[in-house]
Amino acid sequence: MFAATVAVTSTASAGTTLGTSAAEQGRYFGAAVAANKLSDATYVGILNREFNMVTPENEMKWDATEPSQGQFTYTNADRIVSHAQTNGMRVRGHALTWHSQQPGWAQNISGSALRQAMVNHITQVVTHYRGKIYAWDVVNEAFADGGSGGRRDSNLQRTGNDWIEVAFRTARAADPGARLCYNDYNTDGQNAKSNAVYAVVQDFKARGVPIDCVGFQSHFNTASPVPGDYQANLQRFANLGVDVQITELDIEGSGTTQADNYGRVVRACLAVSRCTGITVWGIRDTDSWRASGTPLLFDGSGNKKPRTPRSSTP
Ligand code: 9MR
Repeated sequence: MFAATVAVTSTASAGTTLGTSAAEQGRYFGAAVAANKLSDATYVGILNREFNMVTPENEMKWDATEPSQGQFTYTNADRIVSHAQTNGMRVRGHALTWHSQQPGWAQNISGSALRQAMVNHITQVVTHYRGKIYAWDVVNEAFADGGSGGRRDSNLQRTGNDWIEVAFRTARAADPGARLCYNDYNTDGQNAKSNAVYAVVQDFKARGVPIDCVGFQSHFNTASPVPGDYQANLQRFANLGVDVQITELDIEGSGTTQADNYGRVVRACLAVSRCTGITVWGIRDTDSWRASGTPLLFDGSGNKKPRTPRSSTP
């Protein structure tokens, strides 16, 4: 579908895979990868053929990397990073801080003990992967849904409103070469939640708090469709001086409707010069966290879904 869209603007040179098509446009096309699927030949065949960026789907989360306080386990995450490096793919690290998928010990502490644990966690993990990560999701999903425009209540938020700033400064110190991103969902269009993220990015840029990119998860279905102002929203963030990335794309549906929606997302990214790439949240429909919604680009057998006919993507 990426190739189909690229063909609209660049008929002669459209690449034949998602990754090569994206690279022709100076961008990447990535997938979320699960370490336990790296022994599935069909899965790995598609991954190696089509993608040039990888996000570990769960393996770099706090519960996976620091199951006991101060004891770090990187086996599964390292397998993904090493697979990526061997096959010429870059890596998006996901996610250093999040209210979800925390180890039990972190859920049971609070205040300065939790703040210290967060700082140590970021320092250790980012240092372990120093030089190997294109971009880190430093903070994931820190804003509340709905119209409040406020922070999400969480144990991390209760350590003090400056926790996001501290997380970014800590990550920068541990790997000055990695791009540091804020990542969230339901921020794909302009709304109270994305306005709140926008205000923080604007504030960070004004005060010199290190932030390089904003990730838009882009989990779409009929209840949460591709917003009409998707491109405009990406552009207003880019105008703040950060890269924008589509980080967890999936679109429930099938057939032409689904293909058209993927095309809309790809065209929105291509239209924003600081939109540096797109990552889909899984490879085959059966690999998805929303498998029943068949939201990905390859069916359960690993076949490419049909691209949008050019006549329907003006
Ligand atoms: O795809 C991930 C799934 O395997 C996990 O069970 C789930 C646990 O919360 O997390 C999923 O990935 C999430 C991502 O880390 C953050 N944004 C929402 C994603 C889908 O839930």
